[in-house]
Amino acid sequence: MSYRIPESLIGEANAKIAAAHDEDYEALGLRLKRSGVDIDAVAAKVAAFALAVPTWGVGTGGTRFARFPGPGEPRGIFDKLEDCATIHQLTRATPTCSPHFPWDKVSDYRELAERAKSLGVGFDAVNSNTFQDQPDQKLSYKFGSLSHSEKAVRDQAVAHNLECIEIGEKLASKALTVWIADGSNFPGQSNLNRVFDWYLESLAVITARLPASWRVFLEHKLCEPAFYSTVISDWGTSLTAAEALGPKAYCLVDLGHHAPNVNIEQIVARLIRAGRLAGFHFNDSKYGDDDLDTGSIDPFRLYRVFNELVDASARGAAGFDPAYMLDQSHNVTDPIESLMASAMEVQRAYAQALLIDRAALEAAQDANDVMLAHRIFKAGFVTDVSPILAEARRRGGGAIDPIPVYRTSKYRSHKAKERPAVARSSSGII
Ligand SMILES: [Mn+2]
Repeated sequence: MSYRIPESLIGEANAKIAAAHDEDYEALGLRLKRSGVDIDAVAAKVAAFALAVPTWGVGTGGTRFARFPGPGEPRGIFDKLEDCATIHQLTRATPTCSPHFPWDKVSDYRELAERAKSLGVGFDAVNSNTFQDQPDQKLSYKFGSLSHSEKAVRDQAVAHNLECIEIGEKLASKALTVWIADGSNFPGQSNLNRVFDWYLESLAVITARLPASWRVFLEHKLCEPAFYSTVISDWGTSLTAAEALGPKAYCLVDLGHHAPNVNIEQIVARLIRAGRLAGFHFNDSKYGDDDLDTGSIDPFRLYRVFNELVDASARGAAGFDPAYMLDQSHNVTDPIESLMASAMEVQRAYAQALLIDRAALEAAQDANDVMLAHRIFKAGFVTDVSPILAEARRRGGGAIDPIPVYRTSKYRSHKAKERPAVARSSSGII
């Protein structure tokens, strides 16, 4: 029998800090009331906010140089599901996980779906992988996959994506996320137009095979592993592709996949306007696609992104239904702790953005009162909404303060005994 954190442990931990939490929540509630904000309404919205955990995120990541495995790492998808369920158990923020194929392949998907259900988690978008070769693979992706110069390679990559859709249907998933590593390292290596044409040809076949209720998420990335040109390099390319592919194709924004200092929130605003925002891969970065924990470097950027999302929701933007997911690499922390902390940071940015007085902001903007507009905009960010997040968790049956409960449970030590180390675990960064 594999270890799960007992509900009683959460209850006991919550009881110890409940009085202090109640005081903090009440004090913040009084403060927000003066600004006309109902704290319970904000807490209810935060409680209803859900984001997915990537199955590859619960394993220790690594860099181009090395990977330092931690104790009790998941050995396969069933172990990963347990870890994902534990994150949700304590945070009540991550009811779904996003599987990745072929890393998460099993022989019986009904068993996998049932196991997930019994653990209290579901499945979000399925992710295809044509950025590396598998041992039993006929043709290599060394020079590309969906945009490869040889049709046979493109067909193989298309077939893999179709298989991912088939698997996803068995898991009640509703979307396929496609990120390709295709690109070039040398000027002249490939024709910048022809590779895009080949990509569109491949994606058209995949999109045509999507079930009625499904969407395909196109993930762009500026560079890496290709360092001269990437086929789907930016949001402009992504939007061009989505519009060519029709109403099922949407543009996914991974926060780390842009040039330094790019105004990501403006990209988000434009994609919402175009009705093509798929959703997000949340992470943080200082220099490039660092895949650091969400909110650890630039929480203000995350807040600015959420301002656009709350704004779109408030005005009922057409077709606005983003999917939220974390996509980080955990190299020096316990992945479960990092994912819990990051889920809470995403909720924090959301709660803060909900505090913005939108009518007052618009009035200040129309009057060109720059300082007032900026102060109104920033008011949410400078508010410590921690009591709201804690209250949302508590009401959902989670922990007021998840990480101490996780540590007290010794979950990782239990898993270290249950999961003897294996040679290699399938985790990575995309
Ligand atoms: Mn990503």
